[in-house]
Amino acid sequence: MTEKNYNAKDIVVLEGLDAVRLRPGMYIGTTGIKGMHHLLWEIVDNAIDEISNGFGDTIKITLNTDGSATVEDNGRGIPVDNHPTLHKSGVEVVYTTLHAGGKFNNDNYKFSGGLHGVGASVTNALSKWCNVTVYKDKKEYFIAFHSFMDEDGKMHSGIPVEPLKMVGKTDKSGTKVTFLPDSDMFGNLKFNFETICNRAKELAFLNKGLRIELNDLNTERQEIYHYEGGISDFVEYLVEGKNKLFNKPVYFHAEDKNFDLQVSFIYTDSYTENSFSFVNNIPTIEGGTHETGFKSAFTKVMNEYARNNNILKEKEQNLLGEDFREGITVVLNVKMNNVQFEGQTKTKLGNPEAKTLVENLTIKELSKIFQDKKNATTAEIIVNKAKGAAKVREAAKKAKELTRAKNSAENFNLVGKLAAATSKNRDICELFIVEGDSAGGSAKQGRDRKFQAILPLRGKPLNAEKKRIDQVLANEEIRTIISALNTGIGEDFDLSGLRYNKVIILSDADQDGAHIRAILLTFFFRYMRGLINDGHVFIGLPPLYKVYKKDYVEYVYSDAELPQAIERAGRNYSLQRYKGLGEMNPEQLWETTMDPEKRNLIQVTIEDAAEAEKMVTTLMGDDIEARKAYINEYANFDKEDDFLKNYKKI
Ligand code: 28F
Repeated sequence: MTEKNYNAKDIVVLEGLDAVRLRPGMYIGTTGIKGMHHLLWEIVDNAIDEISNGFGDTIKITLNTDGSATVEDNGRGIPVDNHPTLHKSGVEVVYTTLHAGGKFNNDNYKFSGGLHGVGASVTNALSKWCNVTVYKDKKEYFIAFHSFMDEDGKMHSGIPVEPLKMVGKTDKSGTKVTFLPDSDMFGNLKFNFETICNRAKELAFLNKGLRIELNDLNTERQEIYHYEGGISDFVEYLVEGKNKLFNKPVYFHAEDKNFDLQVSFIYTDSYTENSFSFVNNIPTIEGGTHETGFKSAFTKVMNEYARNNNILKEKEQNLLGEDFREGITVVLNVKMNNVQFEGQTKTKLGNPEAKTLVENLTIKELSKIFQDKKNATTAEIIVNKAKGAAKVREAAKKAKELTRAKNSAENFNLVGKLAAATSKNRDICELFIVEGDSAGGSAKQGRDRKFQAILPLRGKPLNAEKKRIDQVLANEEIRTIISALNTGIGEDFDLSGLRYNKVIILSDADQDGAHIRAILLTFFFRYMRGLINDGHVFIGLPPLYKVYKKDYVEYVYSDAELPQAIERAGRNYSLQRYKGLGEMNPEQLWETTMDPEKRNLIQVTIEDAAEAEKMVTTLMGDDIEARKAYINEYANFDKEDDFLKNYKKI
């Protein structure tokens, strides 16, 4: 890394701070907990930028008892010299000017992260106060900012209390920032230590050698993340508890001008593909050009290997990309400039040059790896796994063709089971997937048929985690769901065909119901992930009890709420416990679980795809010991609560 001397004049000034409080959504997405955490990540991003450019190695994050958070790094310290035209210190410019930072001026940092790239000034603007200490050239500097309302009721955000001043001597070097999110913006929200740990762990995996120390002074909890193996350690973490097909992940690192690529992958005996890609430390959940480039290169190199080593005979056809990706767990880590994000959730990389670069670099590096005789066994394991996948694919295709004629009759059957909605407007239509025929019957009678469709499920749909795609497709319950939703699955998934805005899983509040729900969620997660990503999947919560008396009725949805409900009902109350949805008559089911005005729904979201992936594997996989350990870790939760805990409640 060549050191380039920074001057305060290098900061490009674009616009003032005022806009942030008026339209917080434009800068941090929401003023909910996610937006509040965003304030923290803006600061952490700056620290990571400094460290990944070669200065310093440690970030400390502390949640303080007054609700503020502190972030400290041991880099060079933000510049303290005065900006030539703005006549204030570099620190003040960074913290009071929107878009200040290297992101619009690529001379200082090779790459720069940042979710929205708006910088620390947004954190300052949305904080009650923000204190910055810089340790640099043996001196300690300090500046405080605050937000307040003047006598005329006008807001002033992120105003320096006084200019940056030297406050003492030090041997340290780096930057320390403490800020208190303004309760006028965020209400009484508190930082969530677990959420912060999850993202910090991901950042530590993605930035080899980076050390992140987290402390929660409210609970005395501490976590330290530091991975010398970087994304290879990430891959090992992701396949924990699965059966690996070879011992160490394959890893390579390649660079081009202003482009940096790291890839690590391993295979397990599972039948699914697990790809995780990142651009400038941001998860690209919807994939994009970098993933496309990698997949194409991977297929090419492996087919070539199979040919050259006579594992694929002359008369045999090339294997497909999907064959090679069966059972793979891969992490793709790209650093580049001028990223363009696209897609439904702006998590898809759009830059066309990323495809070519990743493709060329991967072909070069992977060929090198597999030309090395040391890696011959690994290559053979991969090719043989792919051959197995291809065989099944061919067999499934034949089976499909054979049953095609039969299918039209079967489709007729499906229509019989599905009670459709009369409206064809997908924006208002809802599909209830209901456990059991008797509950299904009540739901059909109780629903508002204008916009609510009912699909009763008989028996348990099969566990998608343990089956190959052809078996999943052969399952009648699953086929019913696929044809009702009309989106296709897997590679063919297309949201535009979707017939329902909400897909609501309605199962009993017992272990069996929890299992059915877990199976359905696993299926959606594996084969229709876009449905979850786009916010269409919900879990309906039926009541557990009815507390009633003459003309008083109250439905209770959790054990914890029962005592208060009984108190509200007063003496001589009656109590009914619902063992299953089937015990409710149509009116009750409508009133408690289906009426949009009164029902409780949980929206299923994937906040963290890697964690969700691990959870699904553990809960649905073969490793009974791992499952027990996972459940025991949350000793106060039964399996059902444990599962729900990982999803965001709305
Ligand atoms: C706790 C949060 O914000 N750390 C930071 C630096 C170091 C420099 C810098 C930051 C360069 C291009 C603006 C120092 N010396 N931690 C942090 N450490 N910013 S933020 O420069 C300012 C940016 O535009 C730095 C020489 N060059 C850069």
